[in-house]
Amino acid sequence: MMTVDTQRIGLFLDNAARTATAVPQFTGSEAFDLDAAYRIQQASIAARLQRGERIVGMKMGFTSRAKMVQMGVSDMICGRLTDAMLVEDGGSIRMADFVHPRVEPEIAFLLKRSIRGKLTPLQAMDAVEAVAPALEIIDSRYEAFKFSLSDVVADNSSSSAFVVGAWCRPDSDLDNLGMVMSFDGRAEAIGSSAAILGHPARSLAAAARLADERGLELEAGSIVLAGGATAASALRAGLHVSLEVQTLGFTGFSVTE
Ligand code: OOG
Ligand code: MG
Repeated sequence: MMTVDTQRIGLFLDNAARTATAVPQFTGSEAFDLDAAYRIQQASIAARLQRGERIVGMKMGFTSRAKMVQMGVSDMICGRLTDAMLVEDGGSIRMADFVHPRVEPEIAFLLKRSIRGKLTPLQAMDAVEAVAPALEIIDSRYEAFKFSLSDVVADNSSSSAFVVGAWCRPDSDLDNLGMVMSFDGRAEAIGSSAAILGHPARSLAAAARLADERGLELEAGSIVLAGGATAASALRAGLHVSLEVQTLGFTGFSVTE
């Protein structure tokens, strides 16, 4: 039986996130399995809650081929979102608060009731109050953004910040919407909502299943990020990032030093 000090590693990774310090991956005798990784994630979240942060939702990871290929992994994962990670639409982030942040275009769901367990995408959509364009700022705490699946899960799936645009009706068609993420007005990544598991509602259903498997709550009022539709792009000071999702609208933010 593998014994992993999930509490110690959770606090270690929380500290790396809080101080924007890169740490080595866990390799060899330090490595742990996926179950331990989710327990470590939980320990790091507990530290955030202790500091007064509040859970506001969940993010799904590796729900598109582009993301899996970029990071060299092939399983869906989840992470927790807190109020401290939420950046105002049109607001700004500071490079100094991150190790090596990247941004990716996403779709956000707002739940009007809790979801959990095995649901069809349609059943999951029935619990949705609103949908919106979203940008996720991910920041691996691991050196060179290199990690195993267990490493990244323990690091709260690289969650660090996110921006959500104006909420749209829940019956908005999400089938095959063009998504253009721009840096200073120039297209940086172009994709489609269909890149997210064929339809973002599938990611929401997967979130309900993962939450159930990992003993997490997806309450009414929660935000769920469906996962990057394209590979993520590195951020730098001075950039203005915007996302247009066809028919849903825009969101954006600026990056300062
Ligand atoms: C892990 C987070 C993945 C997504 O949308 O696929 C993710 C990472 O790429 O560092 O947020
Ligand atoms: Mg993401």
